[in-house]
Formats: sequence, C-alpha cells, structure tokens
Amino acid sequence: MKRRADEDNWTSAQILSEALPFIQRHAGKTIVVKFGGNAMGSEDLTQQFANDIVLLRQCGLRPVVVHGGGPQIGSMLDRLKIKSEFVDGLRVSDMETVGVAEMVLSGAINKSIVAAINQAGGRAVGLSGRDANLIMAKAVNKDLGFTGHPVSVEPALLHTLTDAKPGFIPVISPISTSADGTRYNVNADTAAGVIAGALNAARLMLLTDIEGVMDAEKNLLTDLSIEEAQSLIDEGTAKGGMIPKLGTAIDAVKQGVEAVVILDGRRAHGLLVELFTDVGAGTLIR
Ligand code: X2W
Repeated sequence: MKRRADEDNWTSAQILSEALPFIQRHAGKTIVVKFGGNAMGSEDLTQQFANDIVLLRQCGLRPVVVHGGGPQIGSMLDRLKIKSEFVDGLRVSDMETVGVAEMVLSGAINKSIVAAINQAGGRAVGLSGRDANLIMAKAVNKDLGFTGHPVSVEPALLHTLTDAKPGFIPVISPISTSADGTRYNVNADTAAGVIAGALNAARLMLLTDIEGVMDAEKNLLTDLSIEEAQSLIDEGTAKGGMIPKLGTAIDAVKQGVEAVVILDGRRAHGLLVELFTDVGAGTLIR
C-alpha cells in the first residue's frame, strides 16, 4: 500500500516548488563546473556530484564539467617513486610526469566521472584539452617543463554536444596540446576558466575543499568584486591554491563569464543551493 506523506515529504515538495523561478531563470544557460581532486573525497561524493550535474541538465541548464585530480596524480607519482614539486601552485612537469598526469586525469579520473554521470542517468562524454584541439597550450616557461598555459580554446565541439537533444554533458580533463602535438599539464582551474570564458558561461563554479574565500580573520566572504578579489591577492590575504583560483575568477569575469563561485565540494548539493535557492553557497565573484 502507498505510504502517506509525512511532514518531510510536504517540505520537500514545497522546496521543489520554490525552486521553479530559479530553474526558469537558468534554463538554457551554460554552467561550467570545476570538480577539483580535493572535492572527490569518496565515491559517494562523486556520485552525489554526478546526480547534481544530471539534475542541472534535466532542468534545462547546460552543464560542462572540467576536472582536476592533483592529489591523485601525487599518489601515483609517489607509487612510481617520481619526485614532484610545485612552483606558485603549478606542478613542475618533466616528460615522465606529464605522462603520469595524462594517465591519471584523462584515463582514470575522467572515466570515473563519466561513469558516475551516466550511472545517474546523464549522457556524459569524456574529453581532454587534446580532443578536437579543445585547448591549445604552450609552456609556462622553460623551468616548468611540460607545464602548460592555455593559449586558445576551440569550443565548437562543446556547443555541438550541449546543444544536441537530449544533450550531452562534456567532462573535460585539462591535459592539453600545442600545434606540434606536444602535450602539456595544465592546471584544472585555469582550464575551467578559459573554457567558461570561451563558452560565455553564466557561471563558473569551482568546487574545492574549503567553504569559500576567507578574509584575514578567516571569515567567509560571500560576495567579491573582481577588484576586491585582486586586492586579496595583492595584500597577501589569499594564500596557496586560492591565488590561482582568484586569478582564474578575475580572468573569467573579464572574458564575459557572468559570475564565478568558489564553493565547498565536500558537502553534497552546493551546486543546487547556489543555483536553485535565493541564498548562495561559498563566495560569488563578479
Ligand atoms: C595539475 C593538474 C591537476 C589539477 C597537477 O598536476 O596537479 C598543474 O599543476 P586539482 O585537483 O584541481 O588541483 N597541473 C600544472 O589541477 O588538479
């Protein structure tokens, strides 16, 4: 026999109903979501993330996923006894290291996210910056080896996939290429930023392992202009991995992305709170 609805069920229905204007507002818009290696804490979290992405697509948004996997590359390099170091948040990548980064990012992680999205009923397509020359890169400088910086993005394939009916969900590894076929290890935040810019995305959402951007007293900053974001970098308040994130956010807004959100990916459904309620999650930069 069918169970009678309890108060929680009525509340869930109420919440769903309240989401309607937000769903209508965002329908058809492109949302680039960067899923960082630190946000992929467990298989459960990855599956929750995948469910949220499929829900966005089902509600008529066009999600595009760009993923990282820094800690996972680090563990593989350790297992292979290859030493690794970072300069200003970027991994120094010799030939061997970029090979491992490609194996971990474009292989293991890309396929596991694709599988999780498809498991949730979506139609994910795994790509890397090398597919269809999606992201062309060049060396950051000689000292960093095959660590690359994007020079151009060719988003035609992404439009084809996201415009299709019923709509594919691109899942992109940041490993990229130069015109002569040299592969480069590109930071995933940077890759997500240039893709969001090339797609004129309504939002770039950077999922990471902290609540958002903090001030000097460690209070969460919920809203920042790009000038304020730049001051946090210049004054040294933003540290470590937050520096490239804020830099990515500033560049993305300058390239025409409406807003960038830096939010905690370790807590399920942050994407839904941000997009489908009148409150925000994390820090909004515009
Ligand atoms: C990164 C690519 C992965 C990444 C790396 O090798 O770790 C560079 O630093 P997260 O999880 O987003 O940090 N590449 C050049 O960015 O992953």
